[in-house]
Amino acid sequence: MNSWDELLSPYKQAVEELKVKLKGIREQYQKSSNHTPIEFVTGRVKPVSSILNKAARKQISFEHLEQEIQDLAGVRIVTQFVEDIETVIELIRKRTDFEILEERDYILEQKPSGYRSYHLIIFYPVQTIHGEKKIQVELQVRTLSMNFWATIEHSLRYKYSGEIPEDISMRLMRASEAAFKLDEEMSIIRDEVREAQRLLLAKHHSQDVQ
Ligand code: 0O2
Ligand code: 0O2
Repeated sequence: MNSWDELLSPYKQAVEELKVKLKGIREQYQKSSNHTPIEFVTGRVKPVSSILNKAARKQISFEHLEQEIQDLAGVRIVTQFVEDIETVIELIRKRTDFEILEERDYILEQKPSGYRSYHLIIFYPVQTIHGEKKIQVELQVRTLSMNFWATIEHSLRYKYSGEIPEDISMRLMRASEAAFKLDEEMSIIRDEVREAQRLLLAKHHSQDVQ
């Protein structure tokens, strides 16, 4: 095993464990036939090339990597609706198997790029052959629409080596607004469908009583 494999091994384990745990939550909701706040979960350990890029960009030495790069392990939780994000955050806050170090709300305050997502940095204990090791993991919580935007913007950024031309940036910003409006519209549609169902049920109920 080389030193990168050794360094990243607990991060890999944390990502796998958290994916199982979060998918477990989704399954519990599905079994109880309630709307699940989690649509899907993905995770990754940061590739070594990205770690080196970030370390160079932020002037971080090898000894400080684990402390300074908080997303060596990253887990993404994608929801259908904006309201589901709050439910997921509450579920995360109630857990006792890790502690939350930091929360960053890029939904209330989007990044200059237009990026929207809710980030939590957690301190997660991994059991290793040398004992327990607590590591930082970045949890990103976002809607399908925010994920759609971020995924495409990320790949464009990669194509332009991080230097997106001004006019493209502006259009991406507008696309981000459109993605947010789509989220709002979907929530309104859901509320209206729920209200219609409630009225229909109430009507059936009053007919049964008569
Ligand atoms: P299901 O039941 O299909 O949701 P893994 O270790 O294979 O479980 P991994 O390695 O993280 O998970 O795989 P990946 O490719 O990153 O994707 C994780 C899960 O997210 C997969 O489901 C994908 O189907 C799902 N996924 C990715 N993108 C989308 C998307 O845009 N919409 C939806 N609905 N799902 C998506 P699973 O875990 O195999 O299970
Ligand atoms: P990856 O693995 O390529 O996604 P910073 O130095 O500001 O970039 P910082 O301070 O470590 O990053 O944390 P931040 O900004 O809270 O979160 C970093 C991660 O959030 C990024 O990881 C992205 O996954 C996501 N992110 C942040 N801003 C944007 C954005 O403008 N567009 C997109 N698509 N994603 C964003 P990395 O390091 O880029 O790695």
